[in-house]
Amino acid sequence: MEVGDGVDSESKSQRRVGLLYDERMCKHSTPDGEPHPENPDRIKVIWNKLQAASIPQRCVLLDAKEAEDKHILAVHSQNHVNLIKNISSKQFDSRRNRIASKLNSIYLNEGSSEAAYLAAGSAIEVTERVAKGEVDSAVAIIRPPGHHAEEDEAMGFCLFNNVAIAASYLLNEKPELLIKKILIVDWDVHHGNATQKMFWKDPRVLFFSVHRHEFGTFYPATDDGFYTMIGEGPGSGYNINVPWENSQCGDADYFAVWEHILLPVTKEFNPDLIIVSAGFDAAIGDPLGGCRITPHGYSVMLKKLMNFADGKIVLALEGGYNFESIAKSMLACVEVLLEDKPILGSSVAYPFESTWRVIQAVRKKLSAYWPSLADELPEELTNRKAPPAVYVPNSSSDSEAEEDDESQKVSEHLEEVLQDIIEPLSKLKVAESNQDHAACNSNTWRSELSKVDIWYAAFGSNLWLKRLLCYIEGGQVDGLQKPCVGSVDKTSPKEIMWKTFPYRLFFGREFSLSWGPGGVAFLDPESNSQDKTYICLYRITLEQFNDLLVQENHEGYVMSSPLFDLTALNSVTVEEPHSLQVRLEKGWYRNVVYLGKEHDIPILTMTCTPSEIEGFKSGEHALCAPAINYANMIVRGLVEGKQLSQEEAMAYIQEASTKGL
Ligand code: Q9C
Ligand code: ZN
Repeated sequence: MEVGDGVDSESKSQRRVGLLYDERMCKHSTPDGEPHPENPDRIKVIWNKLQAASIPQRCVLLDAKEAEDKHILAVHSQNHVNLIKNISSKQFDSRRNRIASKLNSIYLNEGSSEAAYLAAGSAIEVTERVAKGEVDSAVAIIRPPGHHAEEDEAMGFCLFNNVAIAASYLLNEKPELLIKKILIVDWDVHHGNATQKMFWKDPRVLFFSVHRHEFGTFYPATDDGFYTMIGEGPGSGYNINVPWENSQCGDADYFAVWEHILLPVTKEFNPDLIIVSAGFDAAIGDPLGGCRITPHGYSVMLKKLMNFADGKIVLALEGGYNFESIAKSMLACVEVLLEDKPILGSSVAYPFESTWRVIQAVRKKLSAYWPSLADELPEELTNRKAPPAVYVPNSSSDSEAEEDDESQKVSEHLEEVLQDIIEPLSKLKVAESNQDHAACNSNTWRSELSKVDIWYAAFGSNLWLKRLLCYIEGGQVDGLQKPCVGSVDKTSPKEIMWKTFPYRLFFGREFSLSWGPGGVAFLDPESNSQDKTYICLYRITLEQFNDLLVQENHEGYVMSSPLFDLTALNSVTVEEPHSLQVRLEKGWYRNVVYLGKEHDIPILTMTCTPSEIEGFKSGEHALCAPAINYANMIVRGLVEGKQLSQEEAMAYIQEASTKGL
């Protein structure tokens, strides 16, 4: 009766991931050491972070190489190549600063030439290794970045267009590797103006860029990044821009774009290889970007792309200017490339209204080229939106000096508004039935959710049926500090069954309102097959489950719409264990975890959030053995449920409360 025992650690296949870093790319720096966001420490902190996580040992380390002129010349002019080749030589000492000052957002020094050649050559190197199948995927930690560098002009901190050079190299120089179609995903917060131009008429390269645009006021501040720019001639339809109208876009906005634009198009295009222009300046905390992608967000975005091109995917660093953000984001990405396991974690909040507007505009504009974009998105979907972004005045046209902190600060009033609106969104499907959403918008949700059964999986005091029934019928059992209100629907569970799961039971917190002093039970769904937790499954309705969620977390919370609806259920059941946080701001059981199915009915439990589990592991939150009254509930549950004898049950709790996490 055990589930999940097939997931032994041996069978977790490790993918081969190429990793390239070379300190020589740090030689490009401001001539007099003036501070600059695009500085050598960027790649150093990324490398240090990966080392601290013992990542390099798990990767195939690749050597940096200088690009050959003939390969750079595929996308840059002879003039430009000459300039970058010679700019660091002695003869240019007196002219270098003057040349740089005439360019847009460029500095140059004695190390610039070498770094630029290494960045471009390294992009070629990793891409070729992936194309040859020597590694499954690869990451190039390179600088200077590339996507702004035009055919005949350095700009935007970029000297050579590394990604464009690598893509051209495979297409033009290596036909035998059979890479005929390349998808470039540019998730740097800035529009990849130069990459767009270089493949403007080329249907072999699908260039996709999602960026802050703000109607042409955000860097590079032209109309080129607008969604109307779709390519030309044979390249028509092979250029896709998703231009944000405002700052502060985060996971939900990017996931929505992935789900409703990028993934369906990628499926149709069917690329042989994917190159990500992987800037991390849309990450939360970035001083230039003002967006809010979390490391979890990046890992989901990447994982979804790995389903295409046979997993052949290359990440080439572009921008990203907050050390901590870029290091954490890159680490999250490499871990996804390395590991063949589902991603845990959750993201909250809806996309902005502006995001739905942009998504619909893009879909409409490109629907003639990509049939999968043709359907109009249902209103029930696009109705789900976050309140408008708080307007933050821009100091300059590309708003470089803005928002650092402001973008993450949310006014107290807004917090209240959000409380009512944010909700898990990791996988909204176009095809999803409209009733799912309609149910949420009115008080019909109870009757809708009452038609859906789930197994509520209890591993703490609710193992004891009488205690669980307090949450259904209302009332109080011995040891409970106060009576429960019960559920609206007071029907008893339709079925009860027991199972053991390969997850870790532990006890944390020193006090709870329900039980007084002592720890309460939590499940760590990330732990391994050596663990064994007794769980009692109660077959109840999804409506009742919502009432349980409230009582477990925030007694008295008025639930005008469900905390966990059909959309949430759809999104959480994609893989197991998968979790979704509900929109409650407090409560220790607001993380719903999907544990698989029984009789084709999903099994859901609730535990603390992944970050709280981290807190228990790090010692930030206290582990604490359960008080005797609480432990007694569990023992009674196990004994009356005929799972264990009194002694065995006590030993079981004893073990769970003494083993460290
Ligand atoms: N007021 C990349 O992220 N800002 N480049 C110029 C002038 C330039 C960003 C500010 C931002 C370039 C690769
Ligand atoms: Zn950028």
